[in-house]
Amino acid sequence: AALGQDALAQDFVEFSVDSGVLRFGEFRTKAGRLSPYFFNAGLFDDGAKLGRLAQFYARRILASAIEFDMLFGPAYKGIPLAAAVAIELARAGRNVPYAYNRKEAKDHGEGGSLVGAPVKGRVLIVDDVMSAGTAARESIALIKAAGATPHAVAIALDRQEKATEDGRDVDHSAVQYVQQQLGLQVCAIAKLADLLAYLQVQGQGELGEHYPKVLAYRERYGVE
Ligand code: OMP
Repeated sequence: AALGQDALAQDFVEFSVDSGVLRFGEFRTKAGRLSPYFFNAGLFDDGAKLGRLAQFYARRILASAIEFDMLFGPAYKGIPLAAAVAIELARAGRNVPYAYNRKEAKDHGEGGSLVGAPVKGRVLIVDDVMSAGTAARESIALIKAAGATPHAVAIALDRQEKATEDGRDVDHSAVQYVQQQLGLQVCAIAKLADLLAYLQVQGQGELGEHYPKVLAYRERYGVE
């Protein structure tokens, strides 16, 4: 890792690129932006990759000052994530309950249906990527409806880009909104800034050529 860089984040970016999870090209995001990179956590698709991913989450969570009583994995992608992270935390000596939701039940009325441990206390939501924050808001509502406290969110990648409200870009990112307006703590294994640092040190290599494109994307949609 380059000097001054977060080593865990740099290792994680490298692992994501090597796994084909982090790709470069032209991608349309959920918010309709044309992005020069895309992070598809669904491609951590074998036991070794999922286990390693969970280790990154567990290290980041334990190194943060975040306090929590249980994990919650929002359907669908959050379900294997929360399960794998729960295993990894237990291995590290921190055994906590975990739960997740069924998506289907949500159409039929309030609350949705929760599976796993009773949802109570301070809940740490485990999710993949936060862009506009839509998914986070849904989880927060579910946890509140269960009578528990949405306390924190752990994600793999913080894209650090402007959230949208009613189709318009706003000045803050979804992560900033969740932290400042909703009062939850957020920890991310890596951020856009880490990805840029990673690409920058690749120099003239195949990966390095994506650096100016990702930089231009940040100029246009990034925060801070
Ligand atoms: P929000 O729910 O709006 O925060 O967007 C998060 C979702 O965006 C993820 O759950 C994915 O469906 C999608 N996404 C990625 O998975 N990776 C990316 O790099 C970018 C996006 C995205 O569409 O913004």
